[in-house]
Amino acid sequence: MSDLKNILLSKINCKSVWFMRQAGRYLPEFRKIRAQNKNFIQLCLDSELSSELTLQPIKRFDLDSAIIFSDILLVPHALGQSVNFRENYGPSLGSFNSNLFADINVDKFTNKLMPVYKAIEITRKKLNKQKSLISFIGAPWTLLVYMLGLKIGKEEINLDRLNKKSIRLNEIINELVKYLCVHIQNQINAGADVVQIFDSWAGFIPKEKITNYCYKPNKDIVDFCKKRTIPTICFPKGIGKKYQEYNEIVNPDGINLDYDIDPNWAKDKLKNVVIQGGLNPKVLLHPQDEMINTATKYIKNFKDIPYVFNLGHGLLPETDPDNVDKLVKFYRNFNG
Ligand code: 1CP
Repeated sequence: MSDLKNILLSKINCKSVWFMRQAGRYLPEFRKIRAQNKNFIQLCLDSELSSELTLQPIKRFDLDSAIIFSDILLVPHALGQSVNFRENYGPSLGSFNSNLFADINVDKFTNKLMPVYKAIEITRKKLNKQKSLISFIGAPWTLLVYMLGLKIGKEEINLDRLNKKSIRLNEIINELVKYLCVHIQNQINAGADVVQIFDSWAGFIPKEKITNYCYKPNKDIVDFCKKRTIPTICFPKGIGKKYQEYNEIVNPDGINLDYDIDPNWAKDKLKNVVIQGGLNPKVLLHPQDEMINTATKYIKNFKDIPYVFNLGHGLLPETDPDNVDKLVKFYRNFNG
């Protein structure tokens, strides 16, 4: 059994490191391929290229896991909503059609995402057996932020739009859970070892809705995975002290801390779970001694419990790959 999978399922204390967005814009070899492939969705659906992009950081750095090069927004694409990525702007989706789910079925959905599964198959064959291959999905709420056009700025969403829409949100969430479980199962069947569930916009859910929009759908997905022994890592970014309640209710195998969570608090409050990440990706933009000092706090704090070294959000495009290399090497050599 490969490393990360084993840590998550057995909750053993063992060294392991990978980074969110380890395949991406901070790597010159990524930018080269990206420059030749202007259509981002088509790039994600090119199995050979997305496998190559997945393996780029593995070739450069001593990482324990690869994460498949794909995007959470391939799910709305496969459901039939138009998805475009505009340069220097990010994703932009066509208007949401409430009949979306009437026009789709599991076979059609699976067929549209077949290139992703093929990319996983290719990658699993090329990847050292000791290394885990991580698949991922966006949690329903985070997908809805994009699907319903709730996002207005880089770090802002508009909930008024949600209230104005005459949509049955709970029904849509249940439909999304169904298709997301299909996508997870397909990725695992293709050779992925683990699934990470990104709820990147969970921090914007109104307090009284957190159960319906976050805990419940995440738990439904984690329960689906548990029945099939698929290891899960959840990332409910931005929910602050609610991480504890989230962990108790959703009960995933692993939980990724965001950079606002105090690692000491997390060690004390988050039980029966493998903790992952937390380090602010901005510290990789700081002088190397500062970066190492901050990383040391995380590594020391978690050294007696199962901890996967990672970040509190994805690597930033302006990160120097040399700093990533330094950080991984520092982690590997750390004995304190
Ligand atoms: O060149 C480019 O412009 C593409 C940039 C890019 C990349 C490299 C996007 C557009 N997606 C990706 C790949 C990606 N997306 C991965 C690949 C594997 C890896 O981590 O190395 C993963 C895991 C994602 C997941 C993802 N996509 C999330 C969840 C994690 C997070 O960052 O919070 C989200 C919210 C997205 C949407 C998305 N796709 C791309 C961008 C720029 C965004 C975010 C836009 C926003 O801020 O709203």
